[in-house]
Amino acid sequence: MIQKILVANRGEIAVRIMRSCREMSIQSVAVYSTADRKSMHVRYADEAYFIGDSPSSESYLNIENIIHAAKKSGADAIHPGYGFLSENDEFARKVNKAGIVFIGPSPESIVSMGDKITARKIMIDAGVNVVPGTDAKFNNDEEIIGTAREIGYPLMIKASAGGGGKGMRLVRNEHELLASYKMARSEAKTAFNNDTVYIEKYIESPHHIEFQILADTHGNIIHLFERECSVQRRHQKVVEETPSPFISNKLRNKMGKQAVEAARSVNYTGAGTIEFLVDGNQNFYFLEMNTRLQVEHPITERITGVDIVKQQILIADGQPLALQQEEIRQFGHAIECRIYAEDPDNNFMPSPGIIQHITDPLGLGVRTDGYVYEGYEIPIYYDPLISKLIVWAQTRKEAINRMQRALYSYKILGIKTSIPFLKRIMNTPDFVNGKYNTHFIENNKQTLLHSENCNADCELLSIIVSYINFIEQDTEPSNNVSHESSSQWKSYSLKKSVIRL
Ligand code: MV4
Repeated sequence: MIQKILVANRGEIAVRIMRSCREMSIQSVAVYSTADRKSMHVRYADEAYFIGDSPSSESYLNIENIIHAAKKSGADAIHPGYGFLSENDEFARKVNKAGIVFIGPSPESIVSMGDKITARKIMIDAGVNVVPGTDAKFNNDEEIIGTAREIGYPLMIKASAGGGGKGMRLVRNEHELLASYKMARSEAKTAFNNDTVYIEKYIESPHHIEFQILADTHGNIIHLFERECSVQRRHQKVVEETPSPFISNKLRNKMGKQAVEAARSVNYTGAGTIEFLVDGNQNFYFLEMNTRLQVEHPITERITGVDIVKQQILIADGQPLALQQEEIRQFGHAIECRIYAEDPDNNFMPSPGIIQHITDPLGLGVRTDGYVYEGYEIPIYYDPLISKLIVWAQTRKEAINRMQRALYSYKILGIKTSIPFLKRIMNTPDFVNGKYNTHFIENNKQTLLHSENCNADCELLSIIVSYINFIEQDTEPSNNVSHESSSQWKSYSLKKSVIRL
């Protein structure tokens, strides 16, 4: 049995994984960067190892330093969490080569699901519904035009090495096609060093519904039902819920079966998620497979009673699933709200800083997975997710009421958070009535996105900051944070100085 696990991650997910370790009497090892010296996961772990400077590239993405820490600590397994190296096949290989258990799927599964054209081919062979489209390589413009006519407009051009919304282009008619195709290939080459693209029929106003999978090393695979993830902003999930208010039980069973077959088709082991698009007529199509634990896994845990991290550890330890599909039930309704250190009334600018006060909501059916505490300074180097608020109740309506109450009770002072935005979502009729899809935020932006209803002062400020950005643009965005948050951080600090002016 695995005795000691190094958690190659930080923040809320590191603490969450360590909780399951403790309940299983497994020693936990934290790794931390300069900026995370005082982070909760470092305090919570049984031991902790410094792995490098604050930028992720020098710490949480540094494979050698992480494996060195694992060897030094005597860890017999590594849990990657989500993000960072969680879907890096090179990391999985090097961990295995070091004689350490990688708590996740095989490198081969990571590779095959990471290439979207390969994933499509595997799913077609497995009898899983895929979006009508093609992965053909075209020899000339005529072939592109002819194929697009067969698929029909509107269509999507996607990067095979992309995913999560990166490297996608919507094409509404033939006039846009060739230019869009060339742009898509150029963008894919720049972003992923791989210009391979494929074409799919565009599914209008889809739902984003995903199924949680557990697969052991003995051929047993079960699903833990679905998560509705259609409340998204810029391809970033904001609110997730289960059961989905949109699908019927008949469709749920069909999708669950196909999700299991999708996992079987790649000899998957561990916890994984099959993403589907579902159109307004309840047609569903395989979108992507995520070969990692997902941020939103707690809502599935709440309605099924299954500790998914515990199952990951038992599977990695070679134990057969003790759970049978027939005994998995959806009990009640769970909703998750993601709490970000961002200012929703200022275009979601990052809001790092020191937590002056925090009061978590409590009460029946309320869970928070967080890591910040009074006096803690939120670093600028990493994703601004500070916690997840998960509520459960017998019915969806009661769960929404409970979420509204919990958001109202959730006090985080010293920084701006997305809580006001989440409160507005929970009070939006389309959401309350369960009548929404991936266009929900766009369709309700007048009430949800205050910062986009800029007044004259805000417009003037934005013009000034844009000009400052323009004259500053030769400074490279810090490569320690994603481009968006880097430029946002820059304009955030500039805006602060302009406001002081
Ligand atoms: C699509 C689609 C409609 N038709 N593909 C978004 C990110 C990645 N998971 C794939 N995504 C989509 N692929 C076809 N053929 C709709 C989405 C989609 C989406 C697209 C734009 C804006 C927000 C979105 C949210 C979820 C899914």
